[in-house]
Amino acid sequence: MVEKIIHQEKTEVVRILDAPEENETGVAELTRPEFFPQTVDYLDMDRQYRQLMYVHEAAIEQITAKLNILKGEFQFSNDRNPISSISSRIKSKESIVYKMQKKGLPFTVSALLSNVHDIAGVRVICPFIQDVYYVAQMLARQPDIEIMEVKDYIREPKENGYRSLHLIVSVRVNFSSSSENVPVEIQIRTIAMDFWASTEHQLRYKKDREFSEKDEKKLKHCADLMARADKEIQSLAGDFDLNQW
Ligand code: 0O2
Repeated sequence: MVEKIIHQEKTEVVRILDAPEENETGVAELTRPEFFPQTVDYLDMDRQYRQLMYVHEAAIEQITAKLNILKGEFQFSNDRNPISSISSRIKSKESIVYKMQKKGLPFTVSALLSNVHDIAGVRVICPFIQDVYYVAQMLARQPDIEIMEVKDYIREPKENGYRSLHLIVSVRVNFSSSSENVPVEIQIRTIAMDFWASTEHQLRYKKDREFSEKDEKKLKHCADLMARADKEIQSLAGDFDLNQW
């Protein structure tokens, strides 16, 4: 499920991130806003590339700091924490080139900035499914974060069984003489979803072994097991009143 979000009231965006009812489906398509390209007009590609990566690293720091503040707050004020762990990465040069080639994009800064919104990536792991949506809503409520797109692979898992909630957010980053809205992809998922995604990634990218149809089926089966475990654990959390914040 993909929701592209432009100029919506915070309360409306927060509502979109309500945890799913059982068997809920639906897709909404909106257009994406423009972003900065803040680049100089001379050919110094290495410097320009490093500058671009730095802007995205700064955005990661901003989002990570916000998440750590929320995590810290729960440590003090609650019996449990909806955030188990936070990690981040800058997309590798190879992965950027691969994505641009796959999308048939020209190798220009503007094509990169308008089409690749996961240069900065943050991953949040949560104990329960409800926590995933709760964390997303806490982020959506922050005044200097705009949610640009929601890809809900929990309501609608990928064919291979991949499950995760992806938000593309735009965060305001202040530099010495300018402010930039920088896109960051935030992947939020449960421990069980992350276990599957991490191991699937390792298996898929093992270079000396072809990935067969039988392998795909086995992995899909494992994804279904994880989904079932998540559902049952969520139900237990309800029994213990752990769904309320
Ligand atoms: P890396 O190494 O993280 O850079 P779009 O952004 O819409 O043009 P894209 O990138 O296919 O298209 O978006 P999507 O499907 O939301 O996937 C983005 C990221 O989600 C991937 O980044 C992975 O990190 C993760 N992901 C998506 N599908 C799978 C999957 O089947 N298995 C695993 N393990 N992870 C997945 P990149 O760019 O692939 O890699």
